[in-house]
Amino acid sequence: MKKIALITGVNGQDGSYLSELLLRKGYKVVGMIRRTSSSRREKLKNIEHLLNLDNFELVTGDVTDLSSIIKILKDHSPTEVYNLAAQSHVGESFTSPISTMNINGIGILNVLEAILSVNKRIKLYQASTSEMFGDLQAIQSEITPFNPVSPYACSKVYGHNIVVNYRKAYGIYACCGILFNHESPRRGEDFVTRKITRAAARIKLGKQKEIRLGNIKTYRDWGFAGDYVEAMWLMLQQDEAEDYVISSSNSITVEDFLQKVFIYLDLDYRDYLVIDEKFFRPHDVPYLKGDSSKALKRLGWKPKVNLDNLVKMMVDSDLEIESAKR
Ligand code: GDR
Repeated sequence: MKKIALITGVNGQDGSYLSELLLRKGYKVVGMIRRTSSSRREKLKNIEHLLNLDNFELVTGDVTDLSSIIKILKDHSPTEVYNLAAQSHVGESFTSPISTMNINGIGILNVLEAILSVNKRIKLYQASTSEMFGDLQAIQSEITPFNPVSPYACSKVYGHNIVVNYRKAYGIYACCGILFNHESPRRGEDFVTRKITRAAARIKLGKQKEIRLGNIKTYRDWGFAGDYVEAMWLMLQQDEAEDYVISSSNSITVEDFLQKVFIYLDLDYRDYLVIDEKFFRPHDVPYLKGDSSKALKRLGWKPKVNLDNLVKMMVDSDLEIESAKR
């Protein structure tokens, strides 16, 4: 029987890489996007190359609307659902805490309820996050307690807990992937790595004079999104549903990342950096470093792209994009 996957939030960075992976594996992919007023071209740029493929279908739906999820499950009979739809910007969650909770918290609850009412055998992947660990100066694994410090992280802790609750209460196959930061040339420009690689490319080409950032002293454990979506798929192919930390297990500061990018372009970041209060968060996560040894042991998963190659990939891509705009 052909496997059918529903991916909510398919047009995001992860949705696009996951779609490519599943299509390569012979799945039919049903990709869900929200109807919004933003331009179709901008909204679909990560998945433009998939739109005309026979096994890829785009549908409109909204995780905050239970009836739309039920209808999609009934119409398309997916065997696996990957819930990637989210308000994923941590800083933004401080200005939009209620919509963040609706999308990230009520959204996954709706997906769970839809699975219970349509077909309990559908396997579910939920995008949990390292942000749930919050303010903790230690390496984080599946047994580390959550200590969320943003509305985003609080909403994701709710999402995580309700998935675990439904798994235990109703016996559904549902996994949470606790993914640490994962980046790529398709990363949104509001996130710090892409903001840096894009600005550096523009500075190199003489199109921009400075880069304005907030807190550059925080540590993050960055990996390549293309590697991380493979772990999502692996989690749904096991005998038992469990939760996994997915990380590179290396941690550097935002400032170190900035330095790497500028060095790659033969520039000194100190000549261009402006620290701007506007980009500081009311409460930030100071240190993230994941221990993904469970994923290695049980799923055989480990990242393939290291940080230097990720930097190269992102900078080269932004140089190409910016050069083409000249
Ligand atoms: P994060 O990613 O919050 O870790 O969440 P982000 O790239 O936004 O921030 C990383 C760190 O950089 C600091 N920072 C800035 N951040 C942004 N966005 N813009 C700036 O100008 C800037 N200056 C400094 C931040 O304060 C922070 O410390 C990401 C998201 O993808 C989440 O959805 C996901 O769950 C986690 O990664 C894992």
